[in-house]
Amino acid sequence: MLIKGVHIENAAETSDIRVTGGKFEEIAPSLAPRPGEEVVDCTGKLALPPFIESHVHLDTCLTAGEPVWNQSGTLFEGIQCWSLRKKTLTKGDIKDRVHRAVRMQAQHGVQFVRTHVDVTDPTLIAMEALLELREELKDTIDIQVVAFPQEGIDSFPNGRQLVEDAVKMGADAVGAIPHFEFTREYAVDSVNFCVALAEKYDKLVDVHCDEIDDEQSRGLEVLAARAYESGLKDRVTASHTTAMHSYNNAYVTKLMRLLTMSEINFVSNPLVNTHLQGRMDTYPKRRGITRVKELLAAGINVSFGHDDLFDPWYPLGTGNMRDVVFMGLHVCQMMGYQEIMDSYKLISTNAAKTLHLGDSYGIKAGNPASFIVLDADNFYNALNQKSEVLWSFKNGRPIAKAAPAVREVLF
Ligand code: 17E
Ligand code: FE2
Repeated sequence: MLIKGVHIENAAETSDIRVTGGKFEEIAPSLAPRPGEEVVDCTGKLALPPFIESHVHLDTCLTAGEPVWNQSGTLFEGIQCWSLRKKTLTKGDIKDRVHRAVRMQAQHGVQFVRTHVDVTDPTLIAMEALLELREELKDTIDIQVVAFPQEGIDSFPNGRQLVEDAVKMGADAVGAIPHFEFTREYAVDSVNFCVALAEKYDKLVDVHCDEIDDEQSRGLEVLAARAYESGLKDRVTASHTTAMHSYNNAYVTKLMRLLTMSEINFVSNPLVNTHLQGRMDTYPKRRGITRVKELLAAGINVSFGHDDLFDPWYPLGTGNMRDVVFMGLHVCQMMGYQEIMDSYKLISTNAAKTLHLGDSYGIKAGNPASFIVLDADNFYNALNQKSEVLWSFKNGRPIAKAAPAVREVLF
């Protein structure tokens, strides 16, 4: 197959991409079709490596309002609503919702997903369902599963055992939620437990870390210190870290040294945390987004996640990562020309690092031919014009397509 005329990752000039046997065979300015070769004309369109959803909760997706709506818009009411819905989970219910959600994501060019799965449930039914789905969907969507203790590790009955059981079942990563634990001691112990478990079973770590507007929430320093001391380093991810928005600058200056030494990754979820945070403020209201711009400037890896699709924590969501970037650039004030141009990396290259996808991710000869084509010539214009993903190819096979939107002005 020959893809004609794409701007690869914002390049000014266009290239053709030849795909054979599911791999990128060659990429060059002007390739002549071979006899009988299928040609896909994408002249002037943007080709990017596939979008990556580096932080979402697929087990909770598409359940908003079941059985009650989150009225306050807080994280904590969301956890209460979910705890009611959790009681009615069946494997069929989970699988049906996840199938719908990954199709929504696929339509918008997502091919890799890291999902957190609540394991504070004695049945571990959601973990079982997601591990089966990881296998069932592997030809179209790569799913990574985090054992996520939504209601705490040391503050939930049998919490430690449930997380370990989920890891033994086959989770890819271990989670924790230090800001939700009853005490600071539990918070520290839970992070220690999480990192030790990852070491024991050779897993990645992704912690819901300091997702609260409390400037005293200091799970991050514990996580970074353990990542550094254990040598797990970039196998560790700190998600949310919204308290960092409220830390004093003297403390952040000191913390940055450790964060750099630790080599950990960050995932920020600007859509959802703009909605959930600052809810106890009057005016001025904090945005509650971690310090993305400063982390990136310090050379620390940051990606953006959607976090939720229509669930107790977020009443909207289509799975479109472009919306996440759009919100994130505004709220983090990253609206310089080059920042906008490069922002696709927050949902692709940077996220690939966090997920440890390795060198096989990316548009280059020899790699699996996984890429997307957007209806714009560069990402700046794609973001501004809300351009569709026209094609999503996974290992050389189309898994989603769309026609360019047609709009006519009648005057
Ligand atoms: N659970 C949690 O602790 N935090 C979130 N943002 C979501 C679920 C969506
Ligand atoms: Fe989350």
